[in-house]
Amino acid sequence: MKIIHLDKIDSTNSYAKLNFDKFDDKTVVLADIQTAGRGRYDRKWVDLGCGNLFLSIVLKPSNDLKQVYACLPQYLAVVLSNILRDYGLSPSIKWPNDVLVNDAKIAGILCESVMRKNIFQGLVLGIGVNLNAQKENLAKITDKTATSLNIELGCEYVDKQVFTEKLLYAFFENYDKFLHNGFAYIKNEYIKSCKFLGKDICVKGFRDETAGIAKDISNTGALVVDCQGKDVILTMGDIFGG
Ligand code: BT5
Repeated sequence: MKIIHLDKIDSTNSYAKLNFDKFDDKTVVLADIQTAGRGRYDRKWVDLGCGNLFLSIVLKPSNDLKQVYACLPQYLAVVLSNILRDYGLSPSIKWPNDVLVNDAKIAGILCESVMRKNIFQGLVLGIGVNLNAQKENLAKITDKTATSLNIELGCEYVDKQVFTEKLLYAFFENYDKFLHNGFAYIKNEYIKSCKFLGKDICVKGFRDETAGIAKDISNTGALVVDCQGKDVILTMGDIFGG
């Protein structure tokens, strides 16, 4: 694993995608400051100041394993949740891959595939974790409740290097097993963290909304919603409620 450490960049995902051909499989791009962090669906990821984590991992797995790529963010969400548990917290996962602590968002994950002439080259898996935020800066996130590890632990400072090493070690420790076994490998752990299961939810997609009871997570990581007795399988969207 090679680590590229940047002082400041617009987005570690954009940088990793731009330089994708130059980077080997499992290269990690880290930045201290991220000026234009991106979320899913063109949303923004806000840099909450010094000491927060922004990283992207370049992955070039074999083409045979394509069906598990879609679940990589869920794998990373499980890895991160386990680390937060080691810090003494009780995180939850909001499908597909928001990680929350006390119902507030502490991390976001963005996975993008890289194509050249319509041929799949690999993926860039990015994660932002709020490790050291000031309470007043959290107010910059207006559409969601956000939190940070230092606030949840009630401490002044969380060591970013230690946290980053734990995260990368845990991610790569079981990465190959995950690739070969797919979502089934993490399904039980993932479901354990899903507080919304069994509750009334609404899932907003690009064009439509699905309301019902969150029934299950399928063997491929899709969300199963019981809509008045009929199962609807969703592979993308944002959960509201639950
Ligand atoms: C995500 O998108 O949560 C994925 C964020 C991925 C960020 C990493 S940082 C390293 C790498 N480089 C990048 O450019 N991106 C990745 P989404 O599910 O769409 O959520 C975005 C929403 O999260 C925003 O609309 C806000 O409501 C909220 N948000 C933004 N910044 C936040 C923060 N620092 N903490 C908590 N919530 C935040």
